[in-house]
Amino acid sequence: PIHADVAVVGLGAMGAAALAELARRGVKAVGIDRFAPPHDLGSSHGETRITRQAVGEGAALAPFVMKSHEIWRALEEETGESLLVECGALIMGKGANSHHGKPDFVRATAATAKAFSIPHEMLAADEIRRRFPQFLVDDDTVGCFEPGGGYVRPERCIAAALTIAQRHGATMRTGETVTSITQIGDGVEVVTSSGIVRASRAIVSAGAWIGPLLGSPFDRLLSVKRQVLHWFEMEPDAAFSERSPVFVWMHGTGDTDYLYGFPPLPGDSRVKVATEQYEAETTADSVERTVRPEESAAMFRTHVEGRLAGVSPRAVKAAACVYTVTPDFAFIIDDHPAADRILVVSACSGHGFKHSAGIGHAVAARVTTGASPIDFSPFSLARLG
Ligand code: PYC
Repeated sequence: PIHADVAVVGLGAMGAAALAELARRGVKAVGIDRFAPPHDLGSSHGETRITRQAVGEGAALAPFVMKSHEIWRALEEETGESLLVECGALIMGKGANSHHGKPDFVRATAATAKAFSIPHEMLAADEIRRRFPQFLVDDDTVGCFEPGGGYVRPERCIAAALTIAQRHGATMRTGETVTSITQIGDGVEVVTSSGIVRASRAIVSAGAWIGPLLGSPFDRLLSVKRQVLHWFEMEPDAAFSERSPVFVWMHGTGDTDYLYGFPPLPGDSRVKVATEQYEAETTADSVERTVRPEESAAMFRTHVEGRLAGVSPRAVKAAACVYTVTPDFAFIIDDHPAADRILVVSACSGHGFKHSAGIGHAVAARVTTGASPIDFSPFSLARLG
């Protein structure tokens, strides 16, 4: 067996960030992943991910994303990579639409902004149309614009975190599948497809694989949902530019009347958009990864057409990913109920990437000092019964 202070199981957004912070703290850390991260088989890919500090999903999350921005800016300095683009984030809705489990999401966004003094503006429909003519909004749409929101580059963030982790002495075991994690005495034993890792503690950040790996109660609480990302070609005269804001747009009153999207990347002519579905369940291993052309055609017809000016129906790329969703759409960051040396960090219900660097930082502090700089209690298992 190999021995470490901390084993990190799963090196997606959360695990890579935790490994980097552990290594920076001089902890002997080993990171394990069944694939070779960054990869496109989990929940941490797709070129871009939305970031917003005024998170309508709950004010308890804001300290994580605020810390994440700080960490990504520092990582940019250290690695020379561009990771975070603050092109603004525009949250639009009509009425009191729910989103990610939170009612009245546009107002909830503004409430978090106020609570943390995050610059933002409330915009009526005519102001949205004047400033952002790419969005063909109805008169009863309102928006909350956060100029410091934008997007991160997920694959680059993970690669940068893993580079820093290794630079500070972390060991990586990739292409190695963890088959069990057991607390034995005052340590943990992690059995993998290629051997055994013994550590004082484990952080389990295995996303959609957490349920099958840890069993009860996680397999009962977590559900895995397939999601699809679509890239459509822009018309030459499109009002989108690389400085356009990312957007979350609840365009009707139903839960699925919704799309979110991104500006084109610098030098690119594609706009990435998606909706979300929480009905059909899948598993990390059986999910259909191929996206059929009809899925992109349906996305265009249902959500894009008549709403995004200058975006053509030509789908030039599509990708599937998975969300691991809790019953209340919030996160789980808590000790395993039967093993206090195993910290479970994940199940980010589809809105986790923006928080990942801050969560990685906080969990690394927690396993090394016993205390987290950010309160984990809103993310306890106990709240889910
Ligand atoms: O963070 O705004 C967001 C988001 C939308 C869809 C997935 N995440």
